[in-house]
Amino acid sequence: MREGRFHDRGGFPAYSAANSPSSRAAWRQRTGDGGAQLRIDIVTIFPEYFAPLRVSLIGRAAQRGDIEFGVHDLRTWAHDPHHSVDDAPFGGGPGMVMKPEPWGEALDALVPAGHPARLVLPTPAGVPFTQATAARYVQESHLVFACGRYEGIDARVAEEARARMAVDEVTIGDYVLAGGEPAVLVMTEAICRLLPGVMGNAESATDDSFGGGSGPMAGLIEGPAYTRPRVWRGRAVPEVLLSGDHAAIARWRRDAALRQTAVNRPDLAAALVAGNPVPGSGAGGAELDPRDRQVLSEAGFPFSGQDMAD
Ligand code: JAH
Repeated sequence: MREGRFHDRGGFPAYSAANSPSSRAAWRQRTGDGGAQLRIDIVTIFPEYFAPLRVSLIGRAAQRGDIEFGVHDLRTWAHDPHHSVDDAPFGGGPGMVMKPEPWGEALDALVPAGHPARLVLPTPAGVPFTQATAARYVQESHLVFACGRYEGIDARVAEEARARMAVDEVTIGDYVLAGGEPAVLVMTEAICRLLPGVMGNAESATDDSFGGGSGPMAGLIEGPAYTRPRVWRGRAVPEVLLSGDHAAIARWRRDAALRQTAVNRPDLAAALVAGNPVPGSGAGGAELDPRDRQVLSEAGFPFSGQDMAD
């Protein structure tokens, strides 16, 4: 069964000593090669799930060697005849829990003693993964993602790993998945698109919603975008976008972003109005000018009389 269905590693080279983080570091020292900017190891019982990492901008970055991916079948480190990775929960209750031993061996193999790495465990019980988290993770040299299934991983795995590396339990949103795999795909994309050279257009990585945390659009979500034709099914593109007046276009876009934020993300709009750090942006609140305050107040986010007078 395992031989038929689980030997595949999603088309990625299997883990081996030859591409282990330690031998790579030694090779870099010898050759003076900078190597990849970021190494990402993913441990899962469904390696095939990560085939999308071969596609698109991230796939091309991996082919160039700007990112190094290792996708590993957890059952590699399950040594009983059935390569078991789960067992019944102590204390009773429904479902199964992932056994600690295969996880411990996987982490021993992937993170040699003394090597800096961050272990990331997706779980609905984690701290929110945001744009600010992605911006921090892209600065790391080695990320290891552990994909849980069933009712999760025996809690001692994270506890023991903390003695040797940074460990984060993170959530990508308030919903329950069948396992951590889709969350790891999501986080990997959010992180890797921030690597220099991975996105086609350097600006589009920083100027979009939640852009960079400190730019002029910090704490705002983007308004609408348009392309040709100028009129489509009787609907014209807003005239200002065709005007060539760059200041007027920037102001219109900011108004649209403020309105979009007020309607779709009242949590973000409230933080802007209160002058609080923007949730998840990793930066202080955007400075609001009088026009910003007028637009937000018309969209139902009132300011004090003094703020409006400023
Ligand atoms: C479900 C292990 N934040 C979304 C998220 C992340 C992980 C999981 N569910 C939701 C999950 C089952 C087992 C992880």
